[in-house]
Amino acid sequence: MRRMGSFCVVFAVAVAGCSTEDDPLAARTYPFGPIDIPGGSEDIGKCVQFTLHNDQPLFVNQIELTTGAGFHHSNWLYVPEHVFPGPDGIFTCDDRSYDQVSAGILGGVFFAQSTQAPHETQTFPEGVALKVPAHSKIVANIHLLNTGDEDLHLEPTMKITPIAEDVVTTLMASVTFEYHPLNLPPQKQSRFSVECDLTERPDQLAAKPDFKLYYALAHYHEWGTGLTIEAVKPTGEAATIYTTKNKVGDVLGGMLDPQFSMAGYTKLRLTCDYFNDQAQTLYYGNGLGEMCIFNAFSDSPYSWAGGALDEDPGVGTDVGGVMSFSRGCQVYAIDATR
Ligand SMILES: [Cu+2]
Repeated sequence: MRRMGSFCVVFAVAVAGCSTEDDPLAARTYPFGPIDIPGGSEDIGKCVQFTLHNDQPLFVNQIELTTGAGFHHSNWLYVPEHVFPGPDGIFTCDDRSYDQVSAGILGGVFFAQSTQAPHETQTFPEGVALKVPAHSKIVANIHLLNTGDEDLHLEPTMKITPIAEDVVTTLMASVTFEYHPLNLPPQKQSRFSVECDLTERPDQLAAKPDFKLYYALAHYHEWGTGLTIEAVKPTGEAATIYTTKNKVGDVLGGMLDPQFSMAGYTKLRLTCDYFNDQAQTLYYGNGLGEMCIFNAFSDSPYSWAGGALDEDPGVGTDVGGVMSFSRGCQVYAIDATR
């Protein structure tokens, strides 16, 4: 298998899964690309897909993404192989009407890359896995950004390590919350915070915030100074689940050790901090824009998603020199046991 893996890396001209038919538990390496990013360019319209050719569900314990400079950010999802039809490889997302929200509903979150991290591994503990249904493919919208003068040439790979179903003790489902209506005032610190009540489900599903969080990852761009996610009790008492003050380019994600149990908590509070050193207001977006996204995996039978999703930034308040904004939350819970 090792020889097979290096073969794939060397001849990374097209997407081609490299696993041996005889060993369904062998790690598989999927090269994609090559991707050329001209100096001083940005491309947010490209997607990549590779088909897993799995007749059986795949219980994935580890995912390793190797990209390189210029591969700014990417969100990877698994979907049924017949949706967004077309051959494996790089394509223009709009040509197949790809959108991440539909992909999340049809499938689920597979892997989220930290901003500008050229190499990153998402590893769950022993016996913990993400279940990818039979006949799936992996798809991602990739954000390419080359701020340098030199052209960049990438031959990225994704390596997927499954484990046997009979050793799986816990299945993972995604948790994704974001703050969308960002507006960062120029030459100023700002803070955006949204509190989401996971017990106020509009359709009163059986979904309950009684899960444990295993893996957490923050996403923001170069003006971000930190992201914090807290659990809040009905009494208002809060505990930090995950926070980062790292610089973008570091891996802003990892296993939570210990795992965070939501027992007794009913809300999630997401807060993002920024310093905008530009002369103009910055909004949500790629390039000259910001983001505030929390991705996690939990042992809930539901995929949880939501946050401040409207377009209206509202009116900020200056709190000790920090322009502070807060918006209402929308919460979604999707059955993840399919
Ligand atoms: Cu982003």
